[in-house]
Amino acid sequence: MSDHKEDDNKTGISRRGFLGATAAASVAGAGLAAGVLVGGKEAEARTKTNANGLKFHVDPGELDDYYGFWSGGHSGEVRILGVPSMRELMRIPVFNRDSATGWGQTNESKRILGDNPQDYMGAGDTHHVHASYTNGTYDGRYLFTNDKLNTRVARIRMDIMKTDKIITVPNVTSIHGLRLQKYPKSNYAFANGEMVIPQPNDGRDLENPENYWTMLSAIDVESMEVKWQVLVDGNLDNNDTDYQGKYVCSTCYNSARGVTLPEMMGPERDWAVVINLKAVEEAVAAGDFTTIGDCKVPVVDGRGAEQGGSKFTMYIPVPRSPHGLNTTPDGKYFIANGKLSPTVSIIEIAKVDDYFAGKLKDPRDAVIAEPELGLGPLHTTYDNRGNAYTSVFLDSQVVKWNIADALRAAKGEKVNYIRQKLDVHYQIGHIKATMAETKEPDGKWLVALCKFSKDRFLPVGPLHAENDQLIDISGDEMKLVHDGPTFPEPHDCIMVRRDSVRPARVWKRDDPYFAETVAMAKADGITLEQDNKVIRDGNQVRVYMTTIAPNFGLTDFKIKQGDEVTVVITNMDSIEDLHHGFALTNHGINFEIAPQATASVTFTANKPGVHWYYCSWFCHALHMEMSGRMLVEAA
Ligand SMILES: [Cu+2]
Repeated sequence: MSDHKEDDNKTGISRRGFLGATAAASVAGAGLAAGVLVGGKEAEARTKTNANGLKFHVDPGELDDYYGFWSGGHSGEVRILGVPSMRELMRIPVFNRDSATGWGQTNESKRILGDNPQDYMGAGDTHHVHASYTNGTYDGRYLFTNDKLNTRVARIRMDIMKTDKIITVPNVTSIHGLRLQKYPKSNYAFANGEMVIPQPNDGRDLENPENYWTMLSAIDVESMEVKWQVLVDGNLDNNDTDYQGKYVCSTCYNSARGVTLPEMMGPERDWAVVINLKAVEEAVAAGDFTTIGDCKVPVVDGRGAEQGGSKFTMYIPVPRSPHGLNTTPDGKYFIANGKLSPTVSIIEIAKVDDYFAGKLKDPRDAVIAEPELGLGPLHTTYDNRGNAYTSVFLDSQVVKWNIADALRAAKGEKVNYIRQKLDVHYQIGHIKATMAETKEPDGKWLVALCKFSKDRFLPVGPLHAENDQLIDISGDEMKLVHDGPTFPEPHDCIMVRRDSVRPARVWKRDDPYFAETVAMAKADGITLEQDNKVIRDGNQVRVYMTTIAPNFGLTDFKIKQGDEVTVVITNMDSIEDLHHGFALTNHGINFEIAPQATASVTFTANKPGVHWYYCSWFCHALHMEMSGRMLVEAA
């Protein structure tokens, strides 16, 4: 652990007590970052640049250099931050229920969520956000995120930044690790089932954990179908893919498939398991697979850890309860982070090739170095100068080390591969550098994500903010420049160069996102762009209206108590940023309609009387007056 040195606190503003001496020194160098008050122009200069010269203050009118995509953890959402400003720009509701946008309430979002909102009440747990690739770098098509809570995977369209597909992954429980194929492009997203369960999990083998198993699932990025699964020994934690489109490699922290902590912690070594995509695809094409229960997904048996693997899998022993698995941007190595071991294991991917070609017999020989970094290595990220940065949980440090030097040291050369250990906030978790998961890392910024902010911020009750720290890695020395409090729990993030993201400014009227609603209107003889009409069909009523600031197309509509009402709004404003909202009083209904979008909601009108609706997304000087009445006749 770092020493617990108190700040001398000349300014009366207390810095967190557990900040170590090294961090205190470097934070002081970064001016206001840790509450060290310095005066006037000096303070201004220090907040705008740091000693490495990278500017992290983004002035009014300027734009950030990177899109940061953050998971929202058990908030169930994804967030967009600007980097380096660390300002939150947008939230993308995914598995959660969102009152502002109507996610989980509109018909359009319910179609995407399926039956899940009813089953899960808007609960989810996103851990990892990853973007789609073409030729090893981001192509701006999709983001993917996992739901550890309810075993789901979601896809987000990066043009509209909305979730457009969610699937529940069969035969497994608790999707944790999630990565996309990097080359030639992201045809698959690979999802790890973390917990082991009976197969099928239908009430059999409840008390026979020896019959509990898990699988890796390959999800087609376009169709979102699970194309195949690979049954493995142990469990599956984090994963990553290579840069040739050949492998996905996952850590396993529970090789014993234990169900209690002592059982899980038992083995001295667990493993990283590599899955050979070509071998699996050939087996699936040849019909060499089984299925489980009623599920039609082909399952290939990749067990065989005791023999080192199978034709589909290679089990590489690594110490102990490994956690993060991170491919180096040059595509040469998988690095497994030891968690309960102070080491990371460097796995040479060329030796994985040799193993599957029959030229390497013992998977242990693929590990070419195990550099010792500190207590509790969790995740590793990279710059463009051959350095790796590992989050070390128990030491609460970022450890910068040089990969080539670590390999030389492993061969017996006397070389210090550690470049710097930077004290960061308490018990760091994930760590990510800009563009580090592509073949184009740029070595500019690094974010250290954490679980505990302790006393870094004004206290807000027993529940504390969490924290993301921005670190300048562009120079020889890492510099901590910014603390960013955040609502729990952003596990992980990626930072994408802004030129690879091309968001739409307004919706296109033919967007498939609301195509079903358009088809419903067409069947009713309605032209959504111009009609303001009420269609009655038995006790089903469809209310179609347009919005143009500051008017709803209908200032009232009349229905009967007990009617099932569908309100369909089309926002005919085409000016960027001119949203409207439809908020129906005393009905718990609110949703956004962005420019040129159509959105709808269906509910039962069970309260007779006058119920006002109003625009909830500010639109105009007469925004307050943008309202109307739903008149409900008593039954
Ligand atoms: Cu409005």
